[in-house]
Amino acid sequence: MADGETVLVEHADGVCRITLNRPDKLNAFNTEMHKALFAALTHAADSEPVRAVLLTGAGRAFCAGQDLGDRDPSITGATPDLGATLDSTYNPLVRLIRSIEKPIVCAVNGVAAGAGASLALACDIVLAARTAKFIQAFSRIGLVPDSGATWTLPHLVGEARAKGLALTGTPLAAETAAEWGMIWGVVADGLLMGEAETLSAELAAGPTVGLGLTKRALQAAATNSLDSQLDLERDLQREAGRTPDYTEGVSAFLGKRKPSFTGRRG
Ligand code: LHQ
Repeated sequence: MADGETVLVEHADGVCRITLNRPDKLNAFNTEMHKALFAALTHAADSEPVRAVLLTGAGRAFCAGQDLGDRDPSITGATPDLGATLDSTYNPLVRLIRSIEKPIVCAVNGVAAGAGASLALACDIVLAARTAKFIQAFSRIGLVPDSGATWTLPHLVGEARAKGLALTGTPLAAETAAEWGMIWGVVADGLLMGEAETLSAELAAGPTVGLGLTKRALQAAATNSLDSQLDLERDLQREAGRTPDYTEGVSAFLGKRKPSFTGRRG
């Protein structure tokens, strides 16, 4: 990795670790960081040896959302089209994260505000440092929660809590976020990266085709009827049942040994 990069990418144990790297701006998004993150995730999606992704932030924050210095209407004097910004950057990013059929772990190492909180919630498993906070900062600057937050929040915590968070902008402590089911877990600050790396490596060594199909099924449940979901499960189970990892999983279970999964489709 070179100095000055807005996103750092490292590979180990089948895990692509992506670190947002603008620590002096609390890893707020500028155009360059958007491009670099999108490219890193696209590479992780397409690369066969990558079987899980770990996303985190450098320094004391996870991500403070949009770099407001880049979007200050009082400087340009022009009426901004923030919808165009969402169309060209944040929305493709969230769609990409949801479409990657590999587990994406997010280690929220510090504050996650605005679109930074939305980014974390778009990931599959969120672990947060005990001192981290989630802030729906949008209402503080006259904006609407974006990057999927108006969808993920009510799905995760229910409408009452989503409205409370979004309308007041009250910071939510990581521990409360976990109690509310908004994230998977909380870890002591100094242990966060170790736990997140272990979890990501375990997932990467798992039956990753099946895990990817599981992600697809669970995401589809938000809009499917039970009937459609049963059909989807049938189709995905058919696909999972044809993978070498299913054969390996069953024979390891029956042979009372640890399975050795490859993540191959056939
Ligand atoms: C920042 C930022 C930041 C620039 C900290 N930008 N510098 C989508 C479409 C298009 C446009 C609009 O937005 C969106 C989606 C969004 O994400 S909207 C929400 C944007 N984010 C925010 O409103 C959060 C702004 N930041 C904060 O409220 C605070 O910084 C938090 C609560 C995150 C952290 O507070 P502190 O721990 O007290 O840190 P700090 O405020 O002192 O920040 C440290 C530095 O980082 C500081 O720079 P400086 O040069 O004074 O050290 C901040 O200016 C800079 N920074 N967030 N978003």
